[in-house]
Amino acid sequence: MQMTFRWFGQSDSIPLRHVRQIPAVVGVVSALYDVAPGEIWPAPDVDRLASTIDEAGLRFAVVESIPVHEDIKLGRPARERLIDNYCASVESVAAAGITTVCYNFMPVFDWMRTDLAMSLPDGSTALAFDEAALAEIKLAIGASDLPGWSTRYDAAALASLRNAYSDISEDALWEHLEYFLLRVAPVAESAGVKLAIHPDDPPWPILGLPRIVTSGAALERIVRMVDTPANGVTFCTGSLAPDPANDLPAMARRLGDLRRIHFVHCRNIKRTGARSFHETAHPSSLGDVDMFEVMRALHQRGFAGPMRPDHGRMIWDERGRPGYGLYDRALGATYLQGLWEGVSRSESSGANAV
Ligand SMILES: [Mn+2]
Repeated sequence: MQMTFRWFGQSDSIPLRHVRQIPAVVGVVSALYDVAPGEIWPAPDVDRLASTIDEAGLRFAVVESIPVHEDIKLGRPARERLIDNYCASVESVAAAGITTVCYNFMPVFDWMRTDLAMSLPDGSTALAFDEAALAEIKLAIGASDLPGWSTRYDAAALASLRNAYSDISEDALWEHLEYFLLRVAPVAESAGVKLAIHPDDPPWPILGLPRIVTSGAALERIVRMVDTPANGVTFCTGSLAPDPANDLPAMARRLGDLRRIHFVHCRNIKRTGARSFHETAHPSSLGDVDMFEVMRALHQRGFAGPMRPDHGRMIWDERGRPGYGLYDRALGATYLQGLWEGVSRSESSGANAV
């Protein structure tokens, strides 16, 4: 397992020299944030980002994400050119020596929360989601009331996209994902890149938009859909756990048996009702994710890829991007590393005893 940390490039308020000081973090997860979805990632720009990370004593381990243009998800004719562009971006990433690409296939919103700073009893704040609160938000006036989305879509763009998806069933979305993977996975395979689809967050349809990457069965369907080792998943505990039907250690074992877990996001959440939850600090005792059993399942299946702490709370008066402060994520990385060391050593000593 290689511990990594997400970094949003030069505009991130957390410098790479601080990331380097988090115990056991060896890799960085980043992206070209200034390339519009659907455009080709220029190879020299990927190279420059990789050099910046190298110079900080770290390694550019994972691209998260190359966004999938809405026209690909909608199955519009423009997807032909956009999928070619996606393949070219994968090749640019491969040329810079990066071997894992995270992406998602969520219509319009690639995550959704109704509160970016819910106060927890200890005085920290965390991201939260509540279906009833979402229903209260009046989308007729656009995304300006959706926490985190006010700058991405204006009212007209959002209305037009929501309207376009009103014709797209879950079956159609599955077909569009398969069409995309049939073209992109072979390119990734020859370039030596592992694709890692991120589950939908939260794992159910929102605002009338279809969502399909919501369960272990869905993730298994995806990896079997185009049966190449290059076609895998990002195992994101915090995205899958809000649905109590998702048995995370069992899912890690099954996908691990298939050798298709290419990237791991670890985050804990506390369910507070049907389709309602808030994020917590990483330890198992603080939320509904049994992080120890997830680590044990991954270790037993020989997981050797990149892992990162996912969102953290805001603690110690830190200000910054919701979910992506330094302190709680650093604590998470250290906790995860500790669990991993414990699981690794107890299993190897068990083997020795035999
Ligand atoms: Mn995630």
